[in-house]
Amino acid sequence: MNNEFTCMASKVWYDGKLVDESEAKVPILNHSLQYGSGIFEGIRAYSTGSGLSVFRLSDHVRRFLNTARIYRMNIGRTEDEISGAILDTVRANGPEECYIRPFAFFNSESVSLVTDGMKVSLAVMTMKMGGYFQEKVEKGIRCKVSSWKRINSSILPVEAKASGNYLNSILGSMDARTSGYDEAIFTSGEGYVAEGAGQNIFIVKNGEIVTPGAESAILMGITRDSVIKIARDRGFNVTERLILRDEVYSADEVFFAGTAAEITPIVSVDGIKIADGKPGKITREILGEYSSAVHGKNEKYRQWLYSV
Ligand code: PY5
Repeated sequence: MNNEFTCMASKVWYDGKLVDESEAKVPILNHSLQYGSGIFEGIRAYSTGSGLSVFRLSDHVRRFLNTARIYRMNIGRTEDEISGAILDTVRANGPEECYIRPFAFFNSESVSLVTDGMKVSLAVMTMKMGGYFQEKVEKGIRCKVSSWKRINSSILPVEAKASGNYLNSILGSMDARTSGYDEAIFTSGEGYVAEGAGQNIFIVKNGEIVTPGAESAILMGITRDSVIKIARDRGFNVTERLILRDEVYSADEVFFAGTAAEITPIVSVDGIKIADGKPGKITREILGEYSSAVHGKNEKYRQWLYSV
């Protein structure tokens, strides 16, 4: 993520209070800072014809609580209370579109690995974020199959959106960028295509859409789920199955889906052009429909929007 995706908001929700960002502090010897034991979500709020709306708020909050459960982290707040904190933060920071980052962490100065009974804090930040890949989205991005394998559930629970998982993502992204690519594509331990550093992946072949399933050690993305629904509603056949690396090279279209990345066309992988090296037709159709959905322009997906 680029430097400009930093917190620009003046108010941060921190353990029940909206405080100035400069007041939301943690001690340097913070457990989650030392060990990556925090958990988080990434959510977007979009402008719609009837004001600002948070996209799939309850799905994000439920995933957050599920991550907390896996790490036996007692946030001590209900789904409604966390949703309320998110909405309060968005409201406090003005009516602009933003990226929302709920973050729960062990707010302890202990270096112990036993987290039982440690104080858990909850913070919600918002920031301005345009396209994750910025101007590159128009033309599509260039990816590299990472030399790093994706973590899997025998090592760290991939269903959990925990800070520590992102060390694997950071290594893949660094590997891709230092080799001159925009982003990494990870394969699973078994060598099947898994996902990007912070995005799910889709391929299109002969008009059919395919994406890896849970057995490929992926985070079950909420954007991924939205894409599957939108594509099926538009009559496409969408299959979740194991995908071989070769299938990516020979696909007609490839794209990423994620909250930050939204829908991003991938136009080459390992220097091999995908079809004619331009964002594909079906990718553009899905991108257009996704954009309509998040901006409240399609009644069918209104239930995904939570009005601020
Ligand atoms: N896979 C991984 C590893 C992710 O981190 C993400 C989201 C996704 C898939 C897509 O999930 P969803 O559609 O639910 O967002 N990544 C975060 C995001 O906000 C953080 C990226 C730095 O997009």
